Amino acid sequence: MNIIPFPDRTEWPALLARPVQSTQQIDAIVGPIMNQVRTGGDAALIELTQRFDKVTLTADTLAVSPVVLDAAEAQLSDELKAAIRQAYQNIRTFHEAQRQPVEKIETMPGVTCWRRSVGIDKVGLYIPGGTAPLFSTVLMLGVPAQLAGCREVVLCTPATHPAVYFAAKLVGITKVFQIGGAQAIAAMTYGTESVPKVYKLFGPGNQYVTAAKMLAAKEGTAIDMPAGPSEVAVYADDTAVPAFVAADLLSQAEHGPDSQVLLVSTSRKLVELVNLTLSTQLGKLPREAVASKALDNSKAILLDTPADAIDLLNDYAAEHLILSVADAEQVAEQIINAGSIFLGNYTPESAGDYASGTNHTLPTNGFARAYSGVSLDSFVKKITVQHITPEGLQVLGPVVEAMAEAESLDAHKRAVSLRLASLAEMNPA
Ligand code: HSO
Ligand code: ZN
Repeated sequence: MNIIPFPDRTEWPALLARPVQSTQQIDAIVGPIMNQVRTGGDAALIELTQRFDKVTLTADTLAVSPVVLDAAEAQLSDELKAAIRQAYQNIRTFHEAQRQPVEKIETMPGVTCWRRSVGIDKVGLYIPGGTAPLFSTVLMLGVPAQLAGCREVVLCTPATHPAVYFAAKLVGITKVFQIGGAQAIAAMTYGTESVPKVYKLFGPGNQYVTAAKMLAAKEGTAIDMPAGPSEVAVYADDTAVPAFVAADLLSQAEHGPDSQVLLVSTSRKLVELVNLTLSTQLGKLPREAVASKALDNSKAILLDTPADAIDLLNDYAAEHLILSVADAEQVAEQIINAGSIFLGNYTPESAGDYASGTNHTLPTNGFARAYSGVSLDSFVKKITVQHITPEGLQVLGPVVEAMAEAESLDAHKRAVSLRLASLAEMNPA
């Protein structure tokens, strides 16, 4: 890891900048794919899957058959199934607690307002293929969709790992399609003969998938958030265990060559020890090549004071922030920009990635300044409801009339005045 000793604040923006990806070239590829699926439906999906994934599908095999979904369970070890079931339970427990009771609020006597949460009727989940079958992401998206009561949950994935199918079954997904890439996003955006059109798209993916989601969003399909390469920042002091810190950095680095890894510390000794153990651990990883590429772009930043460290971390707005420092909980209180925070020496990011209960679909690329990670809220919309009694309108009506008049919107005013006049007629003073 490159060690950056005590940079001046003016250097921070350049140090913390994420790699900019030019989207123009990618949009030029993804736009026509989206169009082809929109106009060609299933036939286009079959053709594109053949072209990009070298997989031959037919109209009958676009959807993964219930027999295949059911057979997945028998192909997994009891140990893995038990682990997936435990993770499912923890994620469910944490997300279930996010439910908010309906609260009727009387803002003035006789004026009552409330909010109802309603599950988004149709949602689409995308799980990438590639070298790691992200069945954990099926749980992270499927559990809140299930709890929110989304009626139709569609899963598109080129991954055929039985754990992906097993997780899909656990969260009650019955519509799984063996398609990937921008064409899968297009299918869920426009709908095809086989794939239902959805109202909101979720899930990670490569640059093509992200570009397709952005195009879908432009056309009115909601998306969870714009996704960039995964990232972790670790803030460590001399109470941190260098081997633990190195392992955390590597667990993020192994996701992809473009993963972002940042170590922040006020202790040169700690940074040097982490660097030492990093090389030893790196050499033992099956994904060494990937992780080592990610580490090439990573930095260990030395700062003078803990206050500087907190400022820098807030500027960076990491997707994952591990606080391996003595007073972790207190430091966490001062963090205003992060997707998810992990406290102390025994809370690895992996715990949140898989099984502690929090969601691992989190804002990357600095989006944590304004976005939250996926939660139960992501799968519902809130409908406000109000009811005003005649007595209520008598107190609120004049307020509305005065404002409508000042905005020169007479019909608005009349909607109130007519009712007030009718009430006055019914109950003459
Ligand atoms: N760290 C990833 C999630 C993940 N890790 C899935 C392992 N499997 C992005 O938050
Ligand atoms: Zn991870």
